[in-house]
Amino acid sequence: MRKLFTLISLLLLAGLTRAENGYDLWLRYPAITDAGLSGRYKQVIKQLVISGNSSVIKSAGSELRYGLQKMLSVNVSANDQVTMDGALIVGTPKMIPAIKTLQISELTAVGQEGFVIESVVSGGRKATIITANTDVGILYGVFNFLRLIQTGQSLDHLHIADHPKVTFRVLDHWDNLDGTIERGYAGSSLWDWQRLPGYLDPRYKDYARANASIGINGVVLNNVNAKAKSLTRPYIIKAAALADVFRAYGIRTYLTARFSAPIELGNLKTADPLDPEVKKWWKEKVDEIYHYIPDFGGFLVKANSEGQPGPQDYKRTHADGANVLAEALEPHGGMVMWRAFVYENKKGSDRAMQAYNEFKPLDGKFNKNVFLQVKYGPIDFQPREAFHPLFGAMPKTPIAPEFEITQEYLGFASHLVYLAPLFKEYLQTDTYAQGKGSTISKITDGTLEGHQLSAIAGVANIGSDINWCGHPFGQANWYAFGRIAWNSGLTSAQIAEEWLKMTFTNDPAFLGPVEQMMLQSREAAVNYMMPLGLNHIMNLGTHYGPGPWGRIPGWNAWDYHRSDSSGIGTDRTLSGTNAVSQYFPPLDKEFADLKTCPQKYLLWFHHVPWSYKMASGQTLWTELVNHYYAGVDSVDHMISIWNIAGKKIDPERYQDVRQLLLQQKKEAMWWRDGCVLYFQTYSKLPLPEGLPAPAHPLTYYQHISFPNE
Ligand code: GCW
Repeated sequence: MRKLFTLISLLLLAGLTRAENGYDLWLRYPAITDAGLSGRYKQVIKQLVISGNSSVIKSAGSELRYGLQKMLSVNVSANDQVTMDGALIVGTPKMIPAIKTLQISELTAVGQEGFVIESVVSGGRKATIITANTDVGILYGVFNFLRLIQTGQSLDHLHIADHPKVTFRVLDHWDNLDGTIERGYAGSSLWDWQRLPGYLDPRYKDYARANASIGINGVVLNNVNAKAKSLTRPYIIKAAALADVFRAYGIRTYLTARFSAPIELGNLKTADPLDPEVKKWWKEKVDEIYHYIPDFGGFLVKANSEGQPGPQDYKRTHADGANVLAEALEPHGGMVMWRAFVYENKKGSDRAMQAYNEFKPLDGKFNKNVFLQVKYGPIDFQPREAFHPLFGAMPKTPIAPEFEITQEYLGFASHLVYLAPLFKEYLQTDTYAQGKGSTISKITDGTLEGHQLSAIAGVANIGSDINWCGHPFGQANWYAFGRIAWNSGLTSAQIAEEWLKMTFTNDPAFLGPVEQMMLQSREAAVNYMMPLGLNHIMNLGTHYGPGPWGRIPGWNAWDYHRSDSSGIGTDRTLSGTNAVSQYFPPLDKEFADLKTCPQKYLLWFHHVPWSYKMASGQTLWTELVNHYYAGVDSVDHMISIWNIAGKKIDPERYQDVRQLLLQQKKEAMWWRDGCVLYFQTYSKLPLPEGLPAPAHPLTYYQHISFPNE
C-alpha cells in the first residue's frame, strides 16, 4: 500500500515538474535539497529589508524573492525595520539609514555599477547587507548574492566588493527586421517587430534578467548590415517599447545606423557627412530617438564594408563619418561604436592588413564619444587568428574588442565549443604597444592608454529556440562573455564551474569531468578545423564544414592556405605581404622568424615546407595531420565524459547534448578527413604511421552538401 502511495505521488510530482528544456538558463534556482546547507542559509535570510522605488530596485527585489522562494522556500516579506538576527538589508545608503550608519568605505571604490555584500552587525543584530551607490549596483549585487547560494557557497562572514572593469558591456544582435538573424543558429529573432510596441513577449524580461545577471548593460537590437527602416518613427517606437523593458534591468538600447539613411529616409541628395543638411538630418533624427528612448545608448555602424554605404562614398574618412553621428549623440550622452571590419576583396592585397592601414592614420581624429570596434583577429572570427594589429596601434582612440558569441565559424549550434578560453586568449595577449604588459585587456578597459570610457562587444547567439541558444552549451558562451566583460581576470575554469553549477547541478561527479570537457573543447575545434594558424578554409558559402578546395566568385580558399608542392601557409613576412610589420617590436621579429613564431600562428605568418622540422622533431606534415587526428580524439573523449557524467543531470538535457556530441564527432571526422586528404594532394606524403586512413576518397568529402546551401 505504502509503495503504491509513493508511486502515485512520484507520478504526480513528475507530472507537475516541467521537463528541463533549458529555458531557465543559469537562473533555474532549483530547491536546495541538502537540509543542513539550506538550514544555514535560512539563518541568514530570516527577514528582508529593502528600500527604493525605482524600476531597477523593483527588479532586484522581485528577483531576490523569486530566487529565495525557489531555492529555499522562504517567503520573506519586505519591511523597513531590522527586527531580528538574520536580516538581509538591501539598498543604497541613501535609501537605508541602517546602511548609511555603517559607513561602508568600499563603496567609494566600486563606482557607479559596483556593489558591496557584507556580513555586519546592525543595531546589535546580525545582518547581511547588499549595498551600492546606485540602484543598478544593487541589482548586480542581488544577482551576485543569489549566485553564492546557487553555487553552494557560505553566506557567513561575507566581505565582497566588486565592480565592472569595462564601462559598456554590449551584446550585438545581428537581427533583421524580417525576423531572420544573420549568422544566428538558434531560431529567429526574439524581437517581434510586427506585434511591437503593443505586445510585449514575456521573454523580453527573461532576456533582460539573464543579461543583468552577468552584467551586460547594453544591447544593439539590429544587424550591422542595416536597413534604414529601423530609424523610421514606427520602428523607433517599437524599439522604445523594448528599451522600457530593458531599462528596469540596467540595460541601454542601441541601434545600428545605415549611413545612407539621410538619402533613404530624408530624401536628401547625399549622405556626405560634411554636408550641413546631412548633419542637420542626423541631429534631428537623434533628437527624435531620444524623445522616445531617453537613455538611448547610441549607434553601431558598419560602413564601407561588404557593400554597406559609408563616408568613403563621398571621399570622406571613417572619422568624418563617425563624427557626424557622434556630434548628434553627444549632447544626449550617446556613443558611436564604429566598426573597423573593412576589407576590399582585391587580388594581391592582404586582407589581414587593410583595417590597420585604413584606420591607424585616423588616430586622434575621432570625437571623444566614438569607440572603434575591432574584431579579435584581422580576418574574421576564425577559430584562431593572430590578434588584430590595431590593438595598441591607436592610443588616442578607445578600442572596443568585438567577439563572436554566435558560432559562425565554430560549428554553429551543433558543436560544443566553450568560448571563454578564446575570449581570454585575446584579452591576455600582450601587444607590446607600450612595452611589456600592454595587454588587450588593458587596452580594452582603458587603463593602458588612459581612456575614461571603455567598451566590449559580443555578437549574440540568442534566438527564439526554447533554450535561447540552440546548443545547451551555447548558453555558456553568452554567460562567459558577460562575466569576462565584467572582469577579464576570471578564469575560464571558474566561469565554467559557476555556469555548470547554476545550469545543471552542484554534484562534483558531474562538475569535474564536464568542466574538463568544456575547457578542452575550443582547442579540439581548432585542431579538427584549422590547426597551426590555418584559417578561412571552411565551406565558403555556408561557413559550415571543410572547404579548403573551395572557390566561389570572388573567393578562393587557396588564397588563405596557399598549399603547393613546396609547403603550406601564407607568407606574411618581408618576403610576402609583410603583415608582420604591423605588430610592435619584439613581436614583429618574433612572428617573422620561423623559429620564434608561436606554433599556433605558424601557417598564419609563414609558408612552411612540408618537411620542415617542428619543435617536436616531427615534420610539419606529420604534425599537421596529428593535430587533425587529435581534434577528433578530443571529441571522442568529450563523448565518453558526457556518457558517464551527463547521466547525473535530467534526461532531457543529457539526451540533447549527447545527440549533438555524436553529430559533432561525425563532422569533426568530415573536417579531418576532408582536409588531410586535400592537403595530401600537395604534400604527396603518406599518413603518419598508425593513423587509420579516412573511410572515403577526397571527392566524397568535397561533395557532402549542407542544408540551405
Ligand atoms: O563574419 C562576417 C559574416 C557576415 C557579417 C560580417 C560582419 C554582419 O560572415 O555575415 O555581417 O562578418 O561582421 O560585418
